[in-house]
Amino acid sequence: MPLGIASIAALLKSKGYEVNILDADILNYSLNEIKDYIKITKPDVVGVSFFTYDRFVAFKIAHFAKEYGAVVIGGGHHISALPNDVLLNVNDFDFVVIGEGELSTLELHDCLNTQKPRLNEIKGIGFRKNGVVKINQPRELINDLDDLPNPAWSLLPIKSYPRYSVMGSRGCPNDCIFCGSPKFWQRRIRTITPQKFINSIEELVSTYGKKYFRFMDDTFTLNKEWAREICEELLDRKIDIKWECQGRVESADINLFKLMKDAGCYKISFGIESGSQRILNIIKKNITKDMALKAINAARKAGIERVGTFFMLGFPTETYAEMEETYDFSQILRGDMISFNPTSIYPGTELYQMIVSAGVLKKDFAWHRSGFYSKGFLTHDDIPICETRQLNRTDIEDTAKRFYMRSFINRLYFLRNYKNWYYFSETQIGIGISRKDLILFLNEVRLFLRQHSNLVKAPLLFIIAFLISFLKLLRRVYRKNSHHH
Ligand code: B12
Ligand code: SF4
Repeated sequence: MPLGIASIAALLKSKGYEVNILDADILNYSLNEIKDYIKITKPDVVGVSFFTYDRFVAFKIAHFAKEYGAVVIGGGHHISALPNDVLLNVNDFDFVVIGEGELSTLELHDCLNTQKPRLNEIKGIGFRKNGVVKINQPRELINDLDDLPNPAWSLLPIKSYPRYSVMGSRGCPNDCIFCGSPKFWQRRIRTITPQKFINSIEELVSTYGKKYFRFMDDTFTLNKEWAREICEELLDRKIDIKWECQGRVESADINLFKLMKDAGCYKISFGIESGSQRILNIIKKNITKDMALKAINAARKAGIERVGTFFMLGFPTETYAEMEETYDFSQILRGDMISFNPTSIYPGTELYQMIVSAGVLKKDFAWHRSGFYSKGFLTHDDIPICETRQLNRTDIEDTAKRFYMRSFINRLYFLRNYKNWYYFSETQIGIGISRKDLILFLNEVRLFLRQHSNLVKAPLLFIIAFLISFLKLLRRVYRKNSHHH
């Protein structure tokens, strides 16, 4: 759920502006459908919110909106990291909003309507004046988030979301080099009051009915007292919902986890990122492997049903052996959900600066031009990843793929419990069956068999694994055929 624009929409609405939101992502709208939507709703102003990976689609939308004759405003993480770059290279944006957007967007609307405040007095925006890019003073963060109205749920296609997203805090005090949050939210964590947070949950449940929630905070457990109050409030008001959140391993606290479980938390995920302490230090994750182990054990002991662990591969100077350490560590932690992601590089991160200084990007790479990098396994079109002299993009993608396969084989072989099957379905997402994948997979099976050659179950495993690959292949062929009809 796009909470940023929903929050801006709510504020504009509360000040008398008529607002619509199109979540083209969840509705799976084509560019033509978006164009039609603009024609039908006849907006005076079109705001476009996007990340880095989808910027070229956003640029096209901005172009339609401009062609149609609207004032076009852009906002979000990509623009906030590269306001100059966007204004210089994408003429269709009249204005960009940098950083936290509510107040800047409201003032910009007031200015467009009544000339007050004047354009150059509005903090946190950029625009072109006589062909020259002008970036105004930065906007300070809102002091009290309780001053903002709740996101405008009623403007979202609420039935399309499998669960509702809510967010009680903005920002994170940490400084991980690959993350956009530190620069964007200035490492300051602000929370709304537990009462306000729970009110919006209650409103969602009573108005729209679903009981599954995702708490989108960077780290829900960072401010333990606040998290505790939220759980207590949920319990006091007997709000029967199931929710998931993200935690940091240093804030692990079995009592808090128990309370969270009682209040409906069924899943907590931790960004562990690496199994190599050297890499953890380089990326400024500010955790140790021991802390990670303790946190996961505490969450398990507290009875939280699923514990997720995120890992990233291919950090600066990371060696293949260190990625193997990450795999081994993932198996020690044994999360119910494990992800291995090649490290994408986003503007506005320290990692991006490092990569620029190291001269690793392709010659002539520029964020506003496409065609430099293409999508692979868990990597995006036009997003660089952190390649090193030893490991190129394909090596890192293949390593991620092989780690998924390897942990799948392990789980399958040891058939531990139901959760293994759940895990299987989650981690298989994205692995297609091509000849190369099949070879990678069989190679992983071979390595596994070699390691466990003394075990009798081995031939059985081989047959099952082969059958599954075969069935997937059949399904793919079948799907392809049915598309042709
Ligand atoms: C929740 C979240 C998600 C959710 C929901 C995303 C969504 N559609 O909103 C999920 C889990 C789906 C998600 C997915 C991804 N995410 Co994400 N996500 C976040 C997270 C943690 C919070 C975003 C949020 O809701 N913030 C709260 C609202 C209030 O802030 P906001 O959205 O930034 O909006 C404010 C301003 O940006 C601005 N604004 C935003 N839009 C607009 C538009 C206009 C017109 C204006 C004027 C202003 C404006 O005003 C808003 C209000 O103040 C951020 C990290 C962070 N702490 O911000 C990463 C983050 C945004 N995600 C990121 C990434 C990379 C992704 C993925 C691409 C990851 C991947 N490899 O697949 C996917 C994208 C998949 C997809 N289809 O969306 C990056 C973005 C970096 C970048 N430059 O692109 C971030 C910064 C984290 C990081 N890794 O550094 N994400
Ligand atoms: S990765 Fe997580 S812990 Fe690190 S800075 Fe980003 S939000 Fe904070």
